[in-house]
Amino acid sequence: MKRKANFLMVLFFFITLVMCAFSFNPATAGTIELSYANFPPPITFPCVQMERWKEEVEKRTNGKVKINTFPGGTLLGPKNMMDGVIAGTADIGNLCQAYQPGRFVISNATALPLGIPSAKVGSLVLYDLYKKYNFGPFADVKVLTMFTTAPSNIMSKVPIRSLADIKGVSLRASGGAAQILKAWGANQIGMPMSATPEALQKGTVKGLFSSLEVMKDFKFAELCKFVTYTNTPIYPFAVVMNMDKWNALPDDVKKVLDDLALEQAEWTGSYMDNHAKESIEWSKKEQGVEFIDLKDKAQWDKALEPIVTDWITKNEGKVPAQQIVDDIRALIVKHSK
Ligand code: DTR
Repeated sequence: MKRKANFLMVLFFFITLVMCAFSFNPATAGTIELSYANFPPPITFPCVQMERWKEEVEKRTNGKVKINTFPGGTLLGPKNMMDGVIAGTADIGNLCQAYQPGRFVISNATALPLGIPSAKVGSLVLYDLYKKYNFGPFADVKVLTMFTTAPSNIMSKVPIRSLADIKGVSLRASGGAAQILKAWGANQIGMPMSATPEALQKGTVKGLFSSLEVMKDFKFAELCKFVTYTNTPIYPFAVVMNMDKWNALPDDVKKVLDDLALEQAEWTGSYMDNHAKESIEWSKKEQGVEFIDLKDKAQWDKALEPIVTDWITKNEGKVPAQQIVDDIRALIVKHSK
C-alpha cells in the first residue's frame, strides 16, 4: 500500500515537472506586461509619444518589460484617466491636465499667457516645475514624464482678423486656453479634443483653439480654412503610473523608466514643434488655408493682462502662486537659450 502511494507521488511529481516544462516559454518567461491607456486616436501626438516610449522601454529593458498600448479611449477616456490609473484599470495613462484645471492647479499655471514659445521649452519648464514642487495631485501615482503642446492658435471656419471679429464666435478650448478665449470675447465652449471633430462637423462650434498639428492629424484643415496666429498658450500633459505597479517593479526597470522621464519630455516637445510646422505647410499647400497675422495684436495682449494677476490672487492661499509664476518666467528664459 505504502509502495503504491510512493509510486503515485513520484508519478505526480514527474507529471507536474513535464507540464511546467511545456508551459515554459523562454521568450515570455519573467516578462512584465503593463497596459498604457490614451484618449485620442493613434495618429495624434499623445499616442506617437506613447509608442516611442513603449519602444524605448522594451529596448532598454531587453524585452523584460512589454507595454500594451490602448489608444483612442479604448481603456480610459480624457477625464477619467487619472482616477482610472489610481484604481488600476490601466497601469499607465496619459492625461491632458488642462481638462481638469481645478485638480491640477500648479501645472495649469504653465497655461497662463506667460509667453512659452514652443513645446520643447514648455515641456522642459513643466518638467522642472514638477521636480521643484512635486505637485500634490500626483501623490498617489508615479509620474513617468510631463510635456506640453506647442502654443495655441485659432482655427476657424470664419476669418478672424481683429478683436471685433472674434466677439461671440463659438470656439472650443479647455483650461487656461478657455479663459483666454473668454477674455477676447469669444463664446468659449469646453470639451476634450477627442469630442471636437464631431462638434465641428455638426456646427456646434465654428472653430477651436489649440496647437496647429491637429489641422493635419484630425484633418481640421478640411473644415477650418482660417488660422489666426495668437501663439499662446500651451496645454500641459502628464503620463502617470499606478503606484502599486510601480512599487512592484524591479530596481533595474525603475531606473530605465526614471532615466527616460526628462528625455521623453524633451523628445515629445521637439516632435510636437516639428509636426506643427509640417501641419502648417500641409494646410497651406494641400488645403489652401489662410494664415492670419493680427494687426491689432497689442490689444489682444492687453486683454490678457488681468489673467495672470487674477490667477495669483485666486490661488495664493492654496499654492505659492506668485513664486510659481516667477519660476515659470525664469524657466522660460533658461530653456529658451
Ligand atoms: N490643445 C489641447 C491638447 C491637444 C493638442 N493636440 C492634441 C491632440 C490630441 C489630443 C489632445 C491634443 C486640446 O486642444 O485639447
